[in-house]
Amino acid sequence: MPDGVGRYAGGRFKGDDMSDEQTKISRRAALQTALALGAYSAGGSRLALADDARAATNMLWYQKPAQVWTEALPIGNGRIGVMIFGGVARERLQLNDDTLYGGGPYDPSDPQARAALPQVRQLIAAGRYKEAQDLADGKMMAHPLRMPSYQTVGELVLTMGVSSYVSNYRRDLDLDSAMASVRYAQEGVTFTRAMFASPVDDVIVVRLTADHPNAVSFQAGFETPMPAAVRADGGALVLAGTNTPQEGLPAALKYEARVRVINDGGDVAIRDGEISVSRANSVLLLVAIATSYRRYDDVSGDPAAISRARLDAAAAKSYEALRAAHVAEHRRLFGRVSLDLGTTGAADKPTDVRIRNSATTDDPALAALYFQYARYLLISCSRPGTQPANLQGLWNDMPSAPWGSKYTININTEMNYWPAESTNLAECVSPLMQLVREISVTGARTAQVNYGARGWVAHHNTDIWRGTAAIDGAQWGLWPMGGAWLLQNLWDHYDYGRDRAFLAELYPLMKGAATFFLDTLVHDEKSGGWITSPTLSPENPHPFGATLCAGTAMDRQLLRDLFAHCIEAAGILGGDRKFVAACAAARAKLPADRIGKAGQLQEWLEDWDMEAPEQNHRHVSHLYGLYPSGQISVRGTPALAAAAKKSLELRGDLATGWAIAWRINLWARLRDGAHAHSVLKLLLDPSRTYPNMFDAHPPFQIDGNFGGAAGIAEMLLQCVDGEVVLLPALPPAWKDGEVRGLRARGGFEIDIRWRDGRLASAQLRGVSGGTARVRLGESLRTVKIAKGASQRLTAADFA
Ligand code: FUC
Repeated sequence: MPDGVGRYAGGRFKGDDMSDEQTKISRRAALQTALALGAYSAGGSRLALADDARAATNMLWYQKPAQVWTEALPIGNGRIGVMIFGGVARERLQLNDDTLYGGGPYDPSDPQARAALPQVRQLIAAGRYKEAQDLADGKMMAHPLRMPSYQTVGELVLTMGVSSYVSNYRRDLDLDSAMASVRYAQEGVTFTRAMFASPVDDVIVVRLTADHPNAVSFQAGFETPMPAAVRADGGALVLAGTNTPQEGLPAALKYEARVRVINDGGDVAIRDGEISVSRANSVLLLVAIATSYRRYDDVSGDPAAISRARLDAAAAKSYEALRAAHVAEHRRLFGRVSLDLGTTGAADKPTDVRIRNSATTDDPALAALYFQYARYLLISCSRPGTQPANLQGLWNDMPSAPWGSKYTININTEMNYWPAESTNLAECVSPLMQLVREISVTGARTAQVNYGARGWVAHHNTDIWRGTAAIDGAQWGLWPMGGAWLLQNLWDHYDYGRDRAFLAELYPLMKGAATFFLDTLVHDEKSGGWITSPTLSPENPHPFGATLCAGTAMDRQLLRDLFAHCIEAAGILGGDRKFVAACAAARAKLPADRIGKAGQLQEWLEDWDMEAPEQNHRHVSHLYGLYPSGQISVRGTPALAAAAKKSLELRGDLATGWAIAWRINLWARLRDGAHAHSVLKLLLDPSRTYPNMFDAHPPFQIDGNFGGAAGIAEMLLQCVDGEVVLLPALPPAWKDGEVRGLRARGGFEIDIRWRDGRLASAQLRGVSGGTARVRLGESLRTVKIAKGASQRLTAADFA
């Protein structure tokens, strides 16, 4: 095998596991590809050494095309996305638009719910939980009972039609430039494909080149499981269709995917629903996608006009200009943080091999890659003006996806945004803020109609139509805390950035949510406190044949935060004394966290934990207080922290993707780096990480990727008890390393370097300026940093 890399014929590959020499050759080939494609030098200048190192670190790469979707590589501009298979004879580019969901606008609320509410509460107070749940199932649920699914657009398929031997095959995804490439040699010609989804020009760009003239020939066509047809429109090929009816909701959306070919040399013709390119020197494909979705209650957009305008605008620019704008905008966000956890020989292998070996090899750079991949994914699926990251981010190849690939807000959507603030991607939270603005409107109707309450409420799911009533069944859905939890993410957005204007926008949303609870909390005879009812502890059945009950630990913790944040915000913004007093009174009436007979933190108001039927349940809702909230901490509340630890031990480490990711963060908050690291190893194991590094919650759920990255950040830096804690849970496995650009609450950016498991130096920058209480181990320093200034600390400063 002359070039020693992947060799391929008729769909079969040889040379899967490479020798070290082969690996070097493959890396060199990749660098040549990158240079040829201009991936690393926006201005076309030569590659700098630092770029070389960065490119090698932040790279996913493979020696054969993807056979299945979880091997394909994702690109996205926040709004539209592609899964790239990298096939030689047949390239599949699976397309998504983040607004293409089934059904159409609907109102899920039902006055029957309000009528049944007193009786459901009475049954719960009487301990007749199953009867309460059955009654709620019949009377208190949304219409329709389930939410429609996120849907695929279809695929753009390129057929090359050459089946001879392939050598030197490589496909990769460069996280640093957000460009994917495919490169291979066939019959003496080296072919390259470069692909990106531009957030600047809102198009997908695919460039096909060869190192011989007139060598690029292929057919491009669309395939889709959706109701759609292909037609030619001027110089473009168009896939025009609709979404599908779902859950009894008629199909309300139109969509279009439109591709145009710009060729250098050769011929291009459109016939029989395909674009045929023959003997070109190189080809640029531009793809625009749009739907008629404008807002949750407005589907009057014109996808044909939108996609046509986008293609016209992009086609007026050169490939170099499109690429340079794309790379610069991506790097503006991605380049803020670097992470080096050390590198071993394991890092020289292709990404799928590294994942396969992860349980048995020392590959700290794989954890760093996982961390940066999550940052890449968040930038690629959640940008200002787009929809928030859903259960699969932006990427889904089905008309009916697992759990609808929508927004599950009893953990999953919140987890998607856990790394946003700490890993310096605050802008990516903007779509979540927009979603909360919208569900505060739809949720006000649910509050009014279903509960007779003021304010707004959301339950355990929402969707593109901003449904807020309880769905699926009372056992999962009748949990009125989804909005309150999302607001905790948004409070963090304020707390990290300290932008008063943002707080002024957030405040009415928090006030609306708090008002709902002021109206609906009920008196608990036993404790004399105020509690939620009906509710549940996400999705964990208690010992009495149901989940439905009252006053769960997580609800009390969420409300403690919500009321506290309302009070703090009102203090900063001024005014609202009556409301503040009401929040303070309600907060004081919330029953405190309780420690149960096994020494555990009680998940429920009563000490039911040890009798609950699912002892190893994936959700650890009552540990919200430990993470992401900081109500429970090892220094601030040691007894509760010890109880939380007991609960975590009882639950066990083994769970599916996102649940593992939560446990990493929790162990980090318990300051146990070794344990956090062992759980991270479970996440990186092939049973939870697919070859394309997507998190397996079989099939795929992106929350584990994001929660895992948040956990890695949490091992290196924490903001709890009003302190910035350096290296709080550094595992022995990461002896030497460096992280740059993490953010801390209060408006700071921090670089940390460590050697031999000890702090070498920390550099704090005051983004908004202020005083930071910085902790290393038992020692605390107070540092005043002016806006724009920085301060360097070493271990000696903490002696
Ligand atoms: C919650 C979890 C499930 C899954 C779903 C999307 O219901 O309990 O595991 O992640 O969301």
